[in-house]
Amino acid sequence: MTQDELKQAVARAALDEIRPLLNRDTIIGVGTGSTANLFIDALAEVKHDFAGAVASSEATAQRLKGHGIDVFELNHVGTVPVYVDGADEIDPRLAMIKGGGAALTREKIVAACAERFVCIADGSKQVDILGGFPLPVEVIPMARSYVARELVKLGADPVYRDGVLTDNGNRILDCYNFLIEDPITMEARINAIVGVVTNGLFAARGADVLLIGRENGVERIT
Ligand code: ABF
Repeated sequence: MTQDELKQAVARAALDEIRPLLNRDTIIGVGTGSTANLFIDALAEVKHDFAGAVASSEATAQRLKGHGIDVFELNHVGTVPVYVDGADEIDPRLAMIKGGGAALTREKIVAACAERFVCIADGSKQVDILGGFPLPVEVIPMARSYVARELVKLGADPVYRDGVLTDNGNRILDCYNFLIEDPITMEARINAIVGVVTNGLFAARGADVLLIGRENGVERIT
């Protein structure tokens, strides 16, 4: 199976996972990225069975609307029963690195408002220790250099993601050569740097369910 076929398989498995939650009032949280896009396409098949979605990015909102799925503002919704999103890496405790697509802040906000986080990923995303994928950090533009110096003190090699402006008007630093032994502690330490908006560690609030696509099928891990 190709990577795309594995993503397709987990997207369909996610639809089966959330189907029992769907009714006319249900609003679900939807993530960003190529795997989440396939989930959105699958979701379109049942669009008459639920009320709509909260989107974690402008791109996701556009795709949902393109399928005729109503998009709600999070402030008008409160909590959502489930949030479905991909990841760049996920460890055995279901802590993740996210934000390769620069949507980490809105993803983390929607995840915080979700009763359950369902992560969908192909097998290449599973790792023992997070950090092979460069950890994204969203920063207020004027704090970029300061935050980069502070990240060096934590052991990272931050690289400015040139030309990328987030949906929130901020910049991204990607932390290379930064293996993360204790994701919960590191998430908090990076968040404590002045000028950091969000970092891509989803550890304090990791996934509740992982649907991982492999050659022999989709495995469900909790
Ligand atoms: C989002 O999409 C991100 O947080 C992560 O960066 C990315 C995963 O990408 P893909 O599904 O395209 O592999 O969930």
